[in-house]
Formats: sequence, C-alpha cells, structure tokens
Amino acid sequence: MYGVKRLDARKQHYGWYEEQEVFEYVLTNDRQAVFRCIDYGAVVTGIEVPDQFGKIENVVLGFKQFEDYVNDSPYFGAVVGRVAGRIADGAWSDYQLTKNEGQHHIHGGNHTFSQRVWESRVVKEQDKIGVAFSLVSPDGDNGYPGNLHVTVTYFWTNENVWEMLVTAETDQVTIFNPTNHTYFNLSGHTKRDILNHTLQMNARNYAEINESKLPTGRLLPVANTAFDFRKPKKMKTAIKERPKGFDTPFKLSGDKTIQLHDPDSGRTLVMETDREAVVVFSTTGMEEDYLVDDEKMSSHRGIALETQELPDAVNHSEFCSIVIEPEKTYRYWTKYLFTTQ
Ligand code: G6D
Repeated sequence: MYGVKRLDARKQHYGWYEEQEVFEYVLTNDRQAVFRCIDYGAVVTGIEVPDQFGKIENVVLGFKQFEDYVNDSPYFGAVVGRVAGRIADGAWSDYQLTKNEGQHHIHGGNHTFSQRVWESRVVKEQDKIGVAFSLVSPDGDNGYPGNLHVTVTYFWTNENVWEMLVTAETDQVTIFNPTNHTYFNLSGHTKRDILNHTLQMNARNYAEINESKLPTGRLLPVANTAFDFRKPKKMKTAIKERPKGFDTPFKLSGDKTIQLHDPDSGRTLVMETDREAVVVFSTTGMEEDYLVDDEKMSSHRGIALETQELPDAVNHSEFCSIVIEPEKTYRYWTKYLFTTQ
C-alpha cells in the first residue's frame, strides 16, 4: 500500500580485502531505524536509533573507511572467536594456541573470526530482517583442533532490537567462546563521551584479574566495591572509584540483563543474554591515532559490553565449560533493545 514502510535489506559494495569484495548490509526497519554490518569480521558498522526527540543517530563506534577496520581496529563491532579474551600461555590440553598478546593468547589469535570475510545471506522473517554470516574455521586454525562451522545471525526487528544468534558445530572436541565486540556510545555520533551514561547489570560477582588481565579464578562479590553496578551507576562515578577503568569480566545473575542509559539523549540499551558473563571494557586511557567521527579515538569514547562465558575458562573449573563436542549444535544468543526513557 502506498506510504507503508517495509523492513528492508540493502547490500552494497564496501571495499576490498585480499582480492575479495566486501559488502555492507543496511537493514532498515519500519521505524526507519538502521542496522549496518559488513561481511568482513561480521562487523557491526552502525546502529542508528532515535533519541528522546526522535532524532536518529549512530550509537556504536566505527570507522568511515573500510581500510581502517583492516589496519588498526580494536575489534570495533567484530565477532571475536574462536575464544574471546585471554588464555594463559595460549595453552589448552595438548594444544598450543597462537601467542598474540605477549606469552598469552587473545581473541582467537591472528587472521581469524574478526579479520576474515564471512559467507553471508539475507534472512527475512515476519517482523524482522537479518543477515546470516557463516564461516568454517579449519582444523588447526590458530592451534585450535577441529573443523568448526559457525553461523552468526544478526536480526533487526521493528522494535529496534538487534538479536545476535550464534550456532556452531565441530568435528573434534574443541573450545569455543565467541562474543561481539561492539562499543556503544548512546549520545549519537559520539558527540559526548560515555561518562554521563549509567550502567546497570544483574551481576553479584566479578572475576578478579591479574596484571596480565587474566582471571585469577576468584569470583569476588561486587558489594561495596567499584564493581557494584546492581543499581544504575554513572560511569563518571565508577571511574572515580576505579581510575584505571574497567576491563573486567562480570558473572551475570538472575535475568542476566545489562542496561546502559544516556540521560542527555534519553537513549537506553537493554541487553539480555543466555551467556554466563559480560566483559565490560570502558576504553579508559585509550588514546589512539585513528579517527572516530573525525576525532582521534580517546578515553571513554565508548564502552564495549561483551557477552560470553568467563574468560580463561579452560584454566578455572568453576567457570562454565567452553568445551564443545562433535555431533551437537551449540546455540547462544544476546539481544540488544534500543529504546528511550
Ligand atoms: C578486549 O579485554 C580486551 C581489552 O584488554 C582489549 O584492549 C580490547 O579487547 C581491544 O576487550
């Protein structure tokens, strides 16, 4: 009917990577809110949602040019895997994984989930539209055993919900703990930093980490610490309590929700997940040469909220196991609702 807006997916050229053409998908819902992603790294390049006055602006950190994602990206918007976070000495069982952070392994190693071009196709359901990205991580990839088939589907709904669904199958026992590494800034086009945002999480415990940012194995209570976000807390207050900021795994409890709110724009992000934990990375002290919205990347420009199982789980039996086996399909999900208050 004339005038009726419809869920729409547009696929367009984005760049070239090692002679492969890279495409961007632009998903627009009936409210004209937009979700953008590319098949390189299954990177979320933009989420454009209304503020309290209806002004639609981007609320995630990203680059203007594809080359910047390849050259020097701190995993902006990317799917991270096979295993997110650090693994001490890159050692699991009899396997030696790539040591790509000093003597340790981080974010699946080199040239892997976040840096490859994924197969992709548009998927449409009644009230949501999405893109399914698929990748085969071959046996031996960065030292991991087993051929791993992974599909990450991003749906964009008419309710301004980004749904992320991950499925995986392996032909040998291996380990798997993916995340998405989107950095949020609800002010719109990063016109302000995130210090006035409030963060609230259903998390009674956090994982203590050592000087290499590896969990010590101790899950400490958040009560009476800087890590207590059980009630909404301004990031400014949290950073005052802990000036070195947060690069911290929190164990989620109860309904496993996380809320980020920006009182200035009125935008709120409500996340819900079936994963055990969220790593909060506050970008404290990140002063970089690359540009985000035409300005140098700087401290507190965004906040990454990475849902996953607790990091370095292979070395801590009390953390959820990330071992996966053949002949099963593993499924994980996180939903991100963008609304206003
Ligand atoms: C992850 O925990 C890590 C950080 O230490 C790192 O700097 C970032 O990814 C790029 O969140």
